[in-house]
Amino acid sequence: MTETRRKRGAPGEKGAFEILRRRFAEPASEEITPKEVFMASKATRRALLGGIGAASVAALMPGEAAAGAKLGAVPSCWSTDERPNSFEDITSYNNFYEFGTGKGDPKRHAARFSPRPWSVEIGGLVERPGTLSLDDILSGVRLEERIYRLRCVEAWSMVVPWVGFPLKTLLDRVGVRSGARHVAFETVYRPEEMPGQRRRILDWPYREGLRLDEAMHPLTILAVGVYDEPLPNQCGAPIRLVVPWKYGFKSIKSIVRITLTDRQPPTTWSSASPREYGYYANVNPEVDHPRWSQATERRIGDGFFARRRPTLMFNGYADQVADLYRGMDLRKFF
Ligand SMILES: Nc1nc2c(c(=O)[nH]1)N[C@H]1C(S)=C(S)[C@@H](COP(=O)(O)O)O[C@H]1N2
Ligand SMILES: [Mo]
Repeated sequence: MTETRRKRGAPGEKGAFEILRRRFAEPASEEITPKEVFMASKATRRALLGGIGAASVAALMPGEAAAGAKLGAVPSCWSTDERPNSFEDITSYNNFYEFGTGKGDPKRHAARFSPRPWSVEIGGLVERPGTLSLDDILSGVRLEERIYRLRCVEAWSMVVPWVGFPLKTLLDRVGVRSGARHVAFETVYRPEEMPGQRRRILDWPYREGLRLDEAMHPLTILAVGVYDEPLPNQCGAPIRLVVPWKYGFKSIKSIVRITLTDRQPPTTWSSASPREYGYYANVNPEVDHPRWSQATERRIGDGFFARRRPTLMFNGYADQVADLYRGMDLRKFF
């Protein structure tokens, strides 16, 4: 689409599901015991039976296997036609405090994080609570490319070509019970692998939440990839939320728990500093942060001397989401 997009592999050449499974479902090669090799997936077993040596079996393992593999996500009518940021920008300028507070810390420290195997516990007010592996979550799911603007509360922005599927798909599958009003999310807690969690920067684990109608909105997705590749660790591997009309901190990374509740759940940033970070956190150029204006933003990649861009109501998604907040005072529910 634009020169910043990376070349796609032939879609379906290797199923997206298979690629993600290899990257996130199997244990890392160094964790493999003989029993696990015996119990290994079809692909690995095929490699073993095919007489491939240990070194190449390791090369088939997640991470290595996934590098450069294309998911073949299908385009979506919800995508912006704005030019996406480069893969380099998207994977080297991050907020992921579990790995440190500097923008380069996540890339630097996330290499030691192992997002496999992975499962998500879904509970609370649902018909079928339980623990779903990433395989379970992705089975039967159609992966879409969603090119969205991302606006951080710190007044910088990017455009990211996510790969994901509507959160609604998953919630419908587990069955939302009638009393549910909100959805709470939790990030993995693994201080051994996440150096930021060894310091009390935030009240770990990172928590977020959405009102149920926000969670069911077609723009709200669970992302498993970026630029048609499985999510790099620093972007929230293996599965993270993306809510494009809200400040970036709502889009919680590396999710291990989803709980349907009858009341607004406590969230990390709104608990840490309620005056600065609300539960709603809708992008709004008219409601300033107590310490800075939210009227404009710096687009990453624009260059240091470029003009700041005006921030748009609901990050430019007002036509799609303004109805959710009809009659609400957006200064009070910020
Ligand atoms: N678990 C967790 N999720 C998180 C964060 C974090 O520190 N920890 N940072 C948030 C913030 S402030 C932003 S702007 C986005 C950044 O996403 P990106 O690094 O993929 O651009 O992730 C959000 N999700
Ligand atoms: Mo952010």
